[in-house]
Amino acid sequence: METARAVRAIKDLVADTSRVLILTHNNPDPDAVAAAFGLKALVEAFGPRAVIGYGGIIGRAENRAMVKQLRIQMFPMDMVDPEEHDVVAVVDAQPSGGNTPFGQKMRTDIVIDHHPLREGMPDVQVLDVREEYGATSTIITGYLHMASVEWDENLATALFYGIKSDIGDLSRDSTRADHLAMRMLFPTISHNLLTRIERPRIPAAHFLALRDAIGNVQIFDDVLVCDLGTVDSPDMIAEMADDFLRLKGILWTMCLGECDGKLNFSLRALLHGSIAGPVAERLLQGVGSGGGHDRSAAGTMLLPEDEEARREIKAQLIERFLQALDRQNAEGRYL
Ligand SMILES: [Mn+2]
Repeated sequence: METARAVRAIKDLVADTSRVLILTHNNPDPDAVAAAFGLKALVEAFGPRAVIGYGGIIGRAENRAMVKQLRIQMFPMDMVDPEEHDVVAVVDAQPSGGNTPFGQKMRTDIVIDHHPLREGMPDVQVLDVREEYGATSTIITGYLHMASVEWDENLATALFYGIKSDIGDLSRDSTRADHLAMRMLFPTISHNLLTRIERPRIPAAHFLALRDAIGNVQIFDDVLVCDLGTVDSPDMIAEMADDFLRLKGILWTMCLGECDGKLNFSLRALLHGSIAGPVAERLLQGVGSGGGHDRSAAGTMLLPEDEEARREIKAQLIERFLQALDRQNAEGRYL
């Protein structure tokens, strides 16, 4: 959907309502948080009050710093009742993606996203999915600009960081639209706040987890795999997948971990035009949900209670991952 039309459709939809709920994908990343924060500003400029809800947790130290430093109010899903809201929006995700709090069990009115369009998209009033964009925050920045809604320092910094982190060199491709949005936001951002978000203080648990992870790293040619065992937060898995991709000679990383009875994994690829998203989707076809972009993807599935069965599932997943990359014959070695 084109920006002017989307803004008009959102305005028509919310102008005579009083409460709008904005949801992100579970365990929201900076782009999801910023997109929700920006859409809230847009919606509130049209009249109603907007509330941001999220499933899972705000896990990474950077993400927690972002929410705190920029004073972004977000509520865990058990504190939010969709029934009490007139309009429900989903940003940086799709209701049929299997990674939003209520999925398709809930009526959705607005979907704004930059992930590949999923099958089974329900009928929504406003559907703006721009696969080619580096960030959902870019789309939202365009809306705010179009509607002449001014951004303050906190909102500008949030959107700027949302875009920057999604198009960062460990993530995915960017377009001119992303660069243009960042240039528009740049004069208003706070560099001091941005630094506090990007280099947050880190708890000792992170370094302890890193120490344990290093011992479990296995390298197959240019592919690094690391089973982190049980982790406190699924975001730890993404962080390690990012970190290990910096290792010389490595083109792909896969980090896995167990959390709350689920197996989560993150894939990262160094080169443009890789196929991380499709690989993640294929690995979990029929047993869980996976997907993402060309250089960054993730997946999650339920695990059985039985320890032996869990080990077997993880071993199979790693084997199939190596097969997908044609590295199944590579000799594994430790770091
Ligand atoms: Mn995103």
